[in-house]
Amino acid sequence: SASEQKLYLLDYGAGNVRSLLNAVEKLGHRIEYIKTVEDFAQADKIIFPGVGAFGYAMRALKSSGFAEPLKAYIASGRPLMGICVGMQVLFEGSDESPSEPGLGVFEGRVELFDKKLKSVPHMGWNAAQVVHQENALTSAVPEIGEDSRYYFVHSYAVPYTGVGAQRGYVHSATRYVDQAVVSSVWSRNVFATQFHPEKSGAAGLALLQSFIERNLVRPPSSAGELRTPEDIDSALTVRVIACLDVRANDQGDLVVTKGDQYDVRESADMGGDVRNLGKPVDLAKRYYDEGADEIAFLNITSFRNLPFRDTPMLEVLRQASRSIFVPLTIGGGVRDSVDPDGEHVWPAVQVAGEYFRSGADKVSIGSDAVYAAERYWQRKAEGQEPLDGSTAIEQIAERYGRQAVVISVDPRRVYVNTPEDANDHHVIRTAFPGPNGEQYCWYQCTVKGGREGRDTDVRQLVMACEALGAGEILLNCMDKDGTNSGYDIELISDTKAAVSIPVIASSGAGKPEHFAEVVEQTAVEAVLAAGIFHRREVPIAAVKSYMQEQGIPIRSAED
Ligand code: 1PR
Repeated sequence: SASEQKLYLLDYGAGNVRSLLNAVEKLGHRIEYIKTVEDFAQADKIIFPGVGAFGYAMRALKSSGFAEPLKAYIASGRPLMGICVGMQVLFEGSDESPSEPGLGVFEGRVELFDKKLKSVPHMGWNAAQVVHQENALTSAVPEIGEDSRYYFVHSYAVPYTGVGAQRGYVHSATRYVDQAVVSSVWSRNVFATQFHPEKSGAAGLALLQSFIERNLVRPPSSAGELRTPEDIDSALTVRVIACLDVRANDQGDLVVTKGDQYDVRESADMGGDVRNLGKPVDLAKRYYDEGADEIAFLNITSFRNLPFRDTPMLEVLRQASRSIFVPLTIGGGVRDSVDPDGEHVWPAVQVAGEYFRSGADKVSIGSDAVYAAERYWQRKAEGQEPLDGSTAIEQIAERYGRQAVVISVDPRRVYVNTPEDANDHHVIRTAFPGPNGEQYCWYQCTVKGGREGRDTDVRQLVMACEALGAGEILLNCMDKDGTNSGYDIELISDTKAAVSIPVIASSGAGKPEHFAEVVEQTAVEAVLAAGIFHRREVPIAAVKSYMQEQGIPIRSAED
């Protein structure tokens, strides 16, 4: 039975395996690491997660002497489950690393997504449609549900052609805008998914559970019609993200707080302490259970008097990732840091690495991104190469993938009477005139949590950060923050037009209509809110069902 079997994890040292370990533990099972070639002989089942580049994975497998034993294990007929790059390396090769052949278990190559009609990576929740008609009718095992949505984050994929050889191994396919790709393979003892089951909520946990507890060996049936690529429908959903601003209150306890235009303190007659809306891990768990598609923690006070290793946010992530199986983002203080002893230096890429090892999937960078953007335009103006690998954005994107780097923007409106008064900044004509009737405004970037304005506008920031390798923009707005008056649609649509990476709308949501409105008017990939969830004014499920009624594709909360 599942309890006697020896379940192993094949980790080649680049993956964020903590979330997979947490998922297996949540399911009540134990899993060992493959450490030596002999362990392959002991293993009854192996899970093989892959993160990062195809070439890195193949080289790591070979340098650890695991490539041949893995192929022998597969040939022995014992069950293997591959995840993401762990599925891709089973193919013949990948555009990502042309000189590095794959294991060649399946025919076909991994290709870069075409970027003409869509942003890359494919990042978010999408359907996986079982391609064998007869499997779609029976209770297809492994249970990939028609209504379920799974979390994808990848720039390369195996095209789904729906013919010939694919009949013997393709299990499900997924459409990302104009391309249908293989989302899972299942052939005899090998089951592998392009998406991340350990980050796909209850639906993903169910797949892991059926691999661990059932015998998923698929009979080599090649019968039944295959769905054509045209039959594969696009189902990428708009992500609804809950954001938790976290800081220490005056007693030193870590609390979830919420600013009103970035001011997080209660009024003087209420004691003037930091607003306390709950405990970070408890609140995050509640939002996961309520159907949040992602959780973002923003650490709004960097703990200067602590060595980085003792930063409370690391422990928050370790605890949260034990019971939350959707992507986690951590922001605040992601920059080159020095411990209080003045000796121990933490380069930003190491700060990020600690957060990833503690369970984060993405880091968000605020102030440091503004400085990086200013340096970018400065070097361009001087005719120097602006991409010299010296910024945190470049280094984290290089090592962990651009999907792991979010830029958090803290802009505020600066009203001007005429565009000329904005000294060359990007100006918009606003429908909401300023206090003295000004018809124009530009959006000024700030650093240090809104406390310092910079001579940089939002477009300069986001275009530089995209060029530096950022994967996503978290677009806050100081004027709207905490007002419940709705998102700053003008800011968001103007910014969306300047980049081709996903944008998250943030700041000001006060009712379900606000979420639908910003998606309809700006085509953002995700919507984020904080206060209305913390103050229990509107549950996440109510936001999702309203958006669904408006025809916006949403991952259903019960998934
Ligand atoms: O500069 O890299 O150390 O990052 C600091 C991070 O902390 C940034 O992401 C910055 O936005 C955030 N931050 C700093 N100070 C504050 C503050 O409030 N005093 N939070 C702060 C800003 C933005 C979102 C908020 C949305 C939605 N808050 O966290 O949740 O605006 O709010 P709403 O739905 O309640 O309207 P670094």
